[in-house]
Amino acid sequence: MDVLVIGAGFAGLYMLHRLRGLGFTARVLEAADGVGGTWYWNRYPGARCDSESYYYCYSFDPELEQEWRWSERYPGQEEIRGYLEHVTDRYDLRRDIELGVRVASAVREDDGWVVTDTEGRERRCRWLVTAVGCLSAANVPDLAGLADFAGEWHHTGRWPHEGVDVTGKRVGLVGTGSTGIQAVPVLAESAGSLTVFQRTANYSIPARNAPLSEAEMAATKADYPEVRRLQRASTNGHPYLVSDVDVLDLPDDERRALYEKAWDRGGLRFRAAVKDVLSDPAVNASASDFLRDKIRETVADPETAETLTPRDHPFATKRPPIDSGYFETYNRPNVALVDVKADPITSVTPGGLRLESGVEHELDVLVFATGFDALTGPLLGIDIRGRDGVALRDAWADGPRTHLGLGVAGFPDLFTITGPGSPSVLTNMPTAIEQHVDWIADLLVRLRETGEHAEPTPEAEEEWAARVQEAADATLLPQAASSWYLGANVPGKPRVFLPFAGGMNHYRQRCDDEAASGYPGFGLRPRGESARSA
Ligand code: N01
Repeated sequence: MDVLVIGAGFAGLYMLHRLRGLGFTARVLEAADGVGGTWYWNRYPGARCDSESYYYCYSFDPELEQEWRWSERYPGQEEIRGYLEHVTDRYDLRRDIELGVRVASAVREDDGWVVTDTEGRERRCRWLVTAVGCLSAANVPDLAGLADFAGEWHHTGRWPHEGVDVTGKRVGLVGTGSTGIQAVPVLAESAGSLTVFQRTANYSIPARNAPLSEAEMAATKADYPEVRRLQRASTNGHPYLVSDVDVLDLPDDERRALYEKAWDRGGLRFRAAVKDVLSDPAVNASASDFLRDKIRETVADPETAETLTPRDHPFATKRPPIDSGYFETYNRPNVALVDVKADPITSVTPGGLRLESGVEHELDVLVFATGFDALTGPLLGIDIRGRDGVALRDAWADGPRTHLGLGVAGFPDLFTITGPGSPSVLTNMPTAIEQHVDWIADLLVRLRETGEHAEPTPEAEEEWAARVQEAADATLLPQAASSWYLGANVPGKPRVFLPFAGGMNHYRQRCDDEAASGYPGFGLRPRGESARSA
């Protein structure tokens, strides 16, 4: 094989398609029994995308854009999985995808990579591309007694395909990030009781999901060139630009009206209505207060409303969820909220969850909406060994180091789609993925022509790490101490700001410059020559 690609989600599928078109021999190895990546695994109740359907999709083929029909403003998990199945068949990708193959290790040998799966089967390739996703390594809290829980427990990112019948049952859900906030209203409808265990209160904005009419779809399809232009011009890959209105200059009533309008429109676009919301503390405080007011207006019980009100981080410094009736759900008689910051969970008992105070909550079903070991987890889950046998786990012991999130010093001819240090999770993912895949494809064409190796230089990595930190420091993002952007949700994980916060548009330019100037940060050198002698 010229290229092995690990993962068959949005990234792996498009990488395979591009490689095929360029005449490379390539195969995709996928641990799951189906394609879809994140959308294969995350089947929890309420799973739905937070980006709008018309742009949470590929842009590489105008025919695909025109023929696919999205049914709702925000696509549900099953619809996105169906879309990716369609793409797989439409471009005849299936014959080069091996399903049910979990990669255990990838070792640099001679001029290529030896990739070994968990069954011990080896495959060899010249170039290795990881398309393992940013949020695919489930983070299940290490709680004493979990193995002895008498009921059933599930992590949302590993939800059983046959579903979980919670009808009439006592359900406990841990975690109030984007996932928990999507799942709570749906679980509450059929559970006998639902107890939500909240560690950090979260802001959330109504999604305002709705079916898409034929007319809306037709208008979008007619406008796709402009949609794509806007996506490329924006900082986060969404097809809208940030407002140029200084909200603090507005009289109170006009500012309130601006927030109300953005609230009524709903979705992640709320952020774009508030210029400098992520860089100006006063602007952010004003928007955060508006969102706190909304919680008080929605939740009937003042004590529950206060517990649900975020006070320890500015709005959007943690990835903001969007919801369909989340805060309203706490007005149901079968739903209760428990503050586990005030009274932490200490263990799982056979009958439920025990808190530090000694209080025990009796449960039949326990749901962990506790997120992921983000960005580095999926890569470090594979034993990747570069030149001289150096393990990626050791190279990243103090946090990940990459050049542009695309490659790692000491690991020649390895390319990481949406790796740490790239904008990835701060953007609309398909936009970031397509940019990475296209960029990697161009570089591979060059490497095939010249016979060179590509391996980031330590200097380039150092410079990029400084840029990533500087970009984060120019925002309020590092102020959220418990953010998974910083690795704070996983005990023992180094606290390093993981994605590049300097904007997708600027990042794209930086990558284009790197290519146009001959890939100086990738230390291109003739085949067979080691990096140290280069
Ligand atoms: O995970 P999270 P997620 N005891 O890490 C809590 C994307 N996404 O799966 O904040 C008690 O955000 C944790 O508390 P804290 C999106 O990018 C996209 O919800 O660490 N609680 C937090 O409340 C999103 O940001 C979509 O203090 C514990 C929650 O669990 C990312 O995935 C939908 C705990 C985890 O929140 C991750 O979201 C869903 C413990 N031991 C997700 N450990 C769409 O676009 C963790 N928590 C569709």
